[in-house]
Amino acid sequence: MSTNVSPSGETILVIGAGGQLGLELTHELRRLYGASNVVAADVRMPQDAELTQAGPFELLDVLDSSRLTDVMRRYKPTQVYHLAALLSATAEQQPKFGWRLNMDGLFNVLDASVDLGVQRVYWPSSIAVFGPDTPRQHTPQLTTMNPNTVYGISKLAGEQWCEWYFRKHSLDVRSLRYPGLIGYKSLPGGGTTDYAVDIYHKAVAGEAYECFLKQDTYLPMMYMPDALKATLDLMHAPAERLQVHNSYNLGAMSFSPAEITASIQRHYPDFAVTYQPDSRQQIADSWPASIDDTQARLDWNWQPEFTLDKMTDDMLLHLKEALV
Ligand code: AKB
Repeated sequence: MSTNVSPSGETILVIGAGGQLGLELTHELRRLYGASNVVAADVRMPQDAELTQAGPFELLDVLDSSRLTDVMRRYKPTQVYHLAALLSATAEQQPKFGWRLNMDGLFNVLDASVDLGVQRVYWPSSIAVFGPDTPRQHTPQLTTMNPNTVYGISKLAGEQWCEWYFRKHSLDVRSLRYPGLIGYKSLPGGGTTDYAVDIYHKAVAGEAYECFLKQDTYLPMMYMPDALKATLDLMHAPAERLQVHNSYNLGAMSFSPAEITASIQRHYPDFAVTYQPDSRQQIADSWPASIDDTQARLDWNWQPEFTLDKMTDDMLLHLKEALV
């Protein structure tokens, strides 16, 4: 993984460290900055014992602002990664709680970071900020948004607030609009793009897969090593290079359930997939099919590495290894 930073003197707090992205990002940050300098925090005890044993771990509900302040006063982080959120499908089921967690959690982190002099904050946005009125192909950085999911509305509002804190409080907040993230180390929870992780697990288990999206539903996706690289490259980029202060479009690949199935069938010719679209189909239909990330490429040299087949080869290899 390429990253050009001299990490000495940093203390990092990762909120939501037990989640799909948090787990892998925390391990990578600990590798780069030293385990004792990266504090993992999550609302529940993570399954991954290494996360709680290799470095400091705190049980933390980001909605509890006094506990958050207490943890931040104790560790004095120079950087905070705030990843705790309810994803698209779950937030549609629990709209009020989704809004509260996604917005109040962000405010708590931004306010504590201003008060305690944090140097840099990372907060993930999503392709969910776009809606049915957005151009679907090569969706530009700046275009019609109008998201129609609770998650998308909260991410779009959050982006605007991040920019407001940057302008009013000079807080260096950085953000990426992630596509669906795919990795073998942990499972996502409650997203619309989750099928693209579940499908690999079924293939390796020798089972058929029932997909909750239609076979021709194209969505932007990214393999976890690319997502980690993008996140760290953005966080390590010189501030003066960054022109976007709400959130950067970020692309890698775009594929449909039929295409990922064909990619897996190169290894498992008998792998069978049926299609039973549910309420997540409507969410997927409101999102872009592919992303124009020119600004990220210009400002901090973003360049993805993984294509669909390359990702499939790597995912299957690692999932098979985990079985033996
Ligand atoms: C979801 O499906 O909700 C997330 C996302 C695209 O932000 N993976």
